[in-house]
Amino acid sequence: MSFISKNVVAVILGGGAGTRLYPLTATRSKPAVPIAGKYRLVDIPISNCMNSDILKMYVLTQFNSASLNKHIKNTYHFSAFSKGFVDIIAAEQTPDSSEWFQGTADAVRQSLRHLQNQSYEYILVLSGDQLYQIDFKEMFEKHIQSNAEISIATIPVNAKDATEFGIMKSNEHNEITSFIEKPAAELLPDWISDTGEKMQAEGRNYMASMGIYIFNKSIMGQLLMQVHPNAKDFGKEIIPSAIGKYRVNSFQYEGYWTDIGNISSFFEANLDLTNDIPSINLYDSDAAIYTRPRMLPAAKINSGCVTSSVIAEGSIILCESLERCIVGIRARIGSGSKLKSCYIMGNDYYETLASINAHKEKGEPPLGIGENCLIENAIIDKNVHIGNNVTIIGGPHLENQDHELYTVKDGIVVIKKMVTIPDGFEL
Ligand code: ADQ
Ligand code: ADP
Repeated sequence: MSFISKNVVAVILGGGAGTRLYPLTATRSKPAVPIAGKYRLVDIPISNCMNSDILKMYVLTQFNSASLNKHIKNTYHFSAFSKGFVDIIAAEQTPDSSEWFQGTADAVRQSLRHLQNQSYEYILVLSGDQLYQIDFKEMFEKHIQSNAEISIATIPVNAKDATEFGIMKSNEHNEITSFIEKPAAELLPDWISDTGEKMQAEGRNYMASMGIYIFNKSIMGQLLMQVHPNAKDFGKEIIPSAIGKYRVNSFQYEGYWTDIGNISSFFEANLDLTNDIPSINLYDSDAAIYTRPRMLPAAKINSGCVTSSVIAEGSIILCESLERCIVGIRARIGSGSKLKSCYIMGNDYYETLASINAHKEKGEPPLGIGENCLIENAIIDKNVHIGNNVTIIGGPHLENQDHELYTVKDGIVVIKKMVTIPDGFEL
């Protein structure tokens, strides 16, 4: 057993109230949101941990959906000879607390007692809504070599993005000397750092927190239980107060990393996978993203034209054209339909031919997307029944709105899970 697998537990923050990814989080917890056709959000931090030899993981979530439980249970099996596990800790009522997790620090505080039976020296805190491939071993090496008590992974960002993140400055020993959470644009000139020539050339002059922290076990206990027993957040309270009192170091990362915590960033990150060379490499066997093995048949395609699309297993695609789309597992798209810039999450099950015919006889659309539809700039959640001759065109012309069947956010139409869209519907 390596030093890291023995001494590190990872805590994956699985989401607060979940409003930013609504309606994808309306009936499931955020870690269970499907991405990239066949994965769930939580597969990203878990895979990064596994590829870094970190095998003891807790996923902290506000509500414990059946889909999250099932996914974790069916996916992450460790051998009896390994100490590895992925446990879900859901906010719960206890004699001391009747509340949901009040923020990231509160979530970790309320979970610490579940960690009591583990032997570990370091806690790695990760966000559940980021897309990246990092080897945490290097971050741990630097943390230990430099005798840090807390380390924060940082990434250089430009001025436009800087206001969305925790921004910091550090000295020549990588020790963080000051930190501000989401600074106003007018404060930015005071927060410029020397991020190196390459980053500066791209205008990335600010050192942003990636929300990825290593804490020595004793420091985490001290900060959360004794020094700040009422603090709710790491970014707003714990981290700023620790600077100057503890040795807090930065670990600069320059690879691909993106927050996918809202509908437009989630949509963009998914569609990025349709590029010739996507920003994240899912085809790298040394940094694989793991998910549930499903034993599905290969995708079947009988389409006029498929360009720049990623198609998951088990799907049946008969459509006229598919351009820049991610098509999820077991998706079914009828003939004559044209789809462009869409993320179709697919289905959790197949309908039998008898069930499809029964739907048709009743004049109801069967599971999947029907015939002769035109769909653009949309996310289609799982298990939807979309009829024939449906037109859904997202774009800046649409105002943000929430309807029984769909939501529009920043021009992206999100068709809600399990809804039925009748023949001839137009948006
Ligand atoms: P934000 O992403 O704005 O900034 P926050 O909303 O606290 O911070 O979310 C951090 C992570 O924790 C997210 O994955 C979120 O879903 C999860 N989370 C939030 N509340 C939770 C709760 N009550 N229970 C469980 N999980 C919860 C943070 C830092 C910034 C940093 C950015 C980088 O505060 O300094 O720059 O992350 O993305
Ligand atoms: P989500 O993936 O959207 O979070 P869940 O994982 O909660 O949804 O539900 C998916 C699971 O539910 C699937 O594994 C599937 O077995 C089952 N399921 C859902 N709807 C049906 C249905 N109508 N018939 C059979 N199985 C279903």
